Amino acid sequence: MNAPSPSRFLNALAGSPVDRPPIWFMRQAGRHLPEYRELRAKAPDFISFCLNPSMAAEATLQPTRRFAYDAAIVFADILLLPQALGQTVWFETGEGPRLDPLPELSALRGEIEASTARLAAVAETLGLVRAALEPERALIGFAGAPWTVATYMIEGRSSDRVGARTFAYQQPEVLDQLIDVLVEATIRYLAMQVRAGAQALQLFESWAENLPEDLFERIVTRPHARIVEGLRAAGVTAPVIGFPRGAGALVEGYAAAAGVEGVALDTQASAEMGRRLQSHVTIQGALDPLLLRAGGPALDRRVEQLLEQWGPDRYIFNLGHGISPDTPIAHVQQVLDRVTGARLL
Ligand code: 1CP
Repeated sequence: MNAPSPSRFLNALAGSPVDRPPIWFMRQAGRHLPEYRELRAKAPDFISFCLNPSMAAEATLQPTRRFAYDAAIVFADILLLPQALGQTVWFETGEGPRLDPLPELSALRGEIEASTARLAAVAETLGLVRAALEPERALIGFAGAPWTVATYMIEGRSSDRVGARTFAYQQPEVLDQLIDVLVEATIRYLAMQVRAGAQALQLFESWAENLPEDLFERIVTRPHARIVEGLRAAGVTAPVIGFPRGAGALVEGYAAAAGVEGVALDTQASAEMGRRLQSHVTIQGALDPLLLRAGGPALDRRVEQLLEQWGPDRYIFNLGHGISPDTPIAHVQQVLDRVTGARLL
C-alpha cells in the first residue's frame, strides 16, 4: 500500500481518511482578486497571458497566498487546445471568446501531435508552480472535455449551445470525428501536464446540460472514459475529476462508467445522490457561487450543511461552478475559515 500523501486533497481523492474535507474553488484565480487584475493588465491579451509561464504561474499562486486552499489549479484556459490545433481563438474584451470557423477535420487531425508541443508553456507553468508550492498543497492540471470544447469550435463563441446541439443531430459523423480528435489531443495534453508536475486532473464538461441520455453517453461519458483509458495506457496514474455540469440524474451513470476517481457536482446535486456516489467515487462541489457572492448567515448555514451531509471523507469542498468575478474577498475568507478553521493572513 502507498504511504499516505502529505496532501489532504490527494488523500480525499484516493478515498483515504482525512481530518476535514480539502477545499479549493473553481476559478479561484481570476478577476475577483485585485492582484490578478493588476497582473492581467500587464499582458497584451488573454491568450498571451495564459502562454506566459511566469505570469501564469504567478496567477496560479496568487489565491494560495491569500487563502488556505488545499490545491492550486494551473492558470490556463480550455480554449488553448483549439488554438493549438490550428483554429484561431481570441477574446473580445467584455464579450468572451471568439473562434475562426471550424477547420476541416483532416486538417485538425494532422495537428494532434504538434498541438501538445504548442502547449509546452502550460507544462512550464506547472513546473514553476510545483517548485513554489508547499508539498501539502496539490497541483491540479485540467482540460476542457471534448463536447464542451467542440461547442466553442462549432459555434465560434460562447452561446446557448443551440447551434452545437443541432450540429450533433445534423452531422453526427462529423461530431464523432471532432470528438475523436479532441480525445486524442486531450490525452497527450494531460499526460504532458502530469509529467510537468500536475498531481490530479480535472475535465471541465461545462455544457453537459440538456443532452438526451444516448447522446450524453456518446459525447460525454464515452469520451471521458476514453481519455481516462488513454492516460492509464500512457502510464499516467494521477487521479481524474470529471465535471459534467448540468448532467442532472445522468451523473450517476456517468460516475459508474467514466472511470474517473472524482466527480464534481453542480449546484443542483441532492444530498442523497452525493451520498450514493460516495460509495464508489470522491465527490466535489456544490456550493452555489451566487450564494458565495451574496454572503451572510445563509452562506454559513449552507457551508455547515454541505460539511455535515458529505464530510469528511470522499468529499472535496468546492463550488458548483466558477467564482463569479464580483464576489467579495471577505465571503471567500468566511468559507475558508469555516471549512479549514485556520487563517493564513
Ligand atoms: O479577462 C480575464 O481575465 C478572462 C477571464 C478568464 C479566466 C480567469 C477566462 C476567459 N479564463 C480564465 C481562466 C480559466 N478558465 C481557468 C483557470 C483559473 C482558475 O480556475 O482558477 C480555468 C480552469 C478555466 C476553464 C474554462 N474556460 C472553462 C471551464 C470552467 C467553467 O467556468 O465552466 C470554460 C467554459 C472556459 C472558457 C472561457 N474562458 C474565459 C471565458 C470568458 C470563457 C467563456 C465562458 C462562457 O462561455 O461562459
